[in-house]
Amino acid sequence: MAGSEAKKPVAKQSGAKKKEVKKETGLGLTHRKAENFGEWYSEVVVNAEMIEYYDISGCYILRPWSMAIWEILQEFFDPEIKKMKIKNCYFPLFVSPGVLQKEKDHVEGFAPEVAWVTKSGESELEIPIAIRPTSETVMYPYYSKWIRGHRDLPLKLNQWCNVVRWEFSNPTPFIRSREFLWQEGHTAFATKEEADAEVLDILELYRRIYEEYLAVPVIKGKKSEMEKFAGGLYTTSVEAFVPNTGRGIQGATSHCLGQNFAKMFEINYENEKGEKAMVWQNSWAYSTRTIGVMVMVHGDDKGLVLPPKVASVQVIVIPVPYKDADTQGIFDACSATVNTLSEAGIRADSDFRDNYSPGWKYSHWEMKGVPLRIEIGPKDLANKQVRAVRRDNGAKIDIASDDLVVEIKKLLDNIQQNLFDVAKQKRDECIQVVHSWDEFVKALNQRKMILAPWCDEEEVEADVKARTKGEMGAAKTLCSPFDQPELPEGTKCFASGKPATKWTYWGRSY
Ligand code: 87F
Repeated sequence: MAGSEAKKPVAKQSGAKKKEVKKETGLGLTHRKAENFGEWYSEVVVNAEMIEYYDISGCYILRPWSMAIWEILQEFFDPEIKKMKIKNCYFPLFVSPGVLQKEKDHVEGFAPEVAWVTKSGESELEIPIAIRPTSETVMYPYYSKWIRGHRDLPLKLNQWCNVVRWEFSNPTPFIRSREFLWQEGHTAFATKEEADAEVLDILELYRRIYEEYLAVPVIKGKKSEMEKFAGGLYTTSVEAFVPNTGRGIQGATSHCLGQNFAKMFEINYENEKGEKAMVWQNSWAYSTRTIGVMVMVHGDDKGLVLPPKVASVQVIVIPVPYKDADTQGIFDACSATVNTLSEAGIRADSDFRDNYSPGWKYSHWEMKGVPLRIEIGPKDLANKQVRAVRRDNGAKIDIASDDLVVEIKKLLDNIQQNLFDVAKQKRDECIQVVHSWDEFVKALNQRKMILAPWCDEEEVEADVKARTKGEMGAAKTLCSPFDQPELPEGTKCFASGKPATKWTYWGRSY
């Protein structure tokens, strides 16, 4: 059987040998997810060849292995928004200080994060130029120019770009970096109803990115007044949870901006009655953070675990030659397998490198998170079968060559579903319903995501933050889920004792 032969590597070089030893002692990674999560995460993203650290703190190189995931998410999202009649565009990277100031009120809090260009060559610029941290101030002056009459509405634009935010707290690849990739959508409507509807349509696409592609369960909901985008009317989000750290993480946001920016940037139009009216606006974004959340949720002590739908290689085929067996026959069977799978639309590749043993290759592709490995050895060749090994649970399945495509498709679908189911079960085990402050503190210390009845008052949220301040960071609201459990009459707020008006998720967060 291919599996047992794998333990007798055929070809070794000194470099490969070293890693082989590592594998046999079960030490592909030096840190364990359950023991040192931060170090584990850094090691996974580097060893899986997703990220290379760069010589500027908080900046990371996205290598092809992670860029491919970004592209797959883009290939889903871009056509979906085009169906909604949203068009792509591209605005400049630079922001003039004048317009940035215009948005003073909410830029104020963000000001320390804005990066500036002050020199060209050796000479100081007469006027320094900001680098976009987001593009409201870049785009809206032109919305004001382009929107004149009701026939110019709705205006629905999106851009795929990079943004720069000079973060000072603990940078983490994908999760918090000083430059990141995102899409930012900015839309303007004649009515609030249209804007409200779009906020939710976009949020649903974000849910699908997480749940259908990245196999990460998320909660859809509304941000509190304290946590919403200050420039907007209300903010909706999808919230994920990382069980190992007990932290919530905002996965993506879809804002209704109301008419605040329309006032500031004078985005007016003449309505059907010939009166001057102001537009209603939305903005929404998801970023490369999505990839980090996926790594944190699914990765294990062998490395990355990729959901099949976002894996650039879904099946890796590895020849397992043995002594004087028909080596050429095995290699030919591997090539034929890759061809058959590729023709069926499955992303398959082979690893024919002769300077690494099969065992080394197993560890390598496990580290990179490839959902399925196919091993082909002499016995498989003789039996006209292949051996498939699942990355998610290690199960080994022999498949008759005749059934290859059907069975591999089934397995990939099953892995995708299983990753989601396991992640959801782990997430759900971390959700704790509380009714009192004591229960809240206890659950927080147990790294739970807390669902509590709340009075929805800003001072109470500020008070909860203050009372939970500490080394681990304060607790805050994550969102009030759209899917609200029943709130019986007379239910009290867990923190203030006042009448509760809604259920809200609380926790520490990224
Ligand atoms: C950092 C510096 C300057 C976030 C910033 O969420 C300004 C900002 O406005 C800033 N960090 N924000 C909020 C961004 C809001 C909004 N923009 C469009 C989104 C979705 C896409």
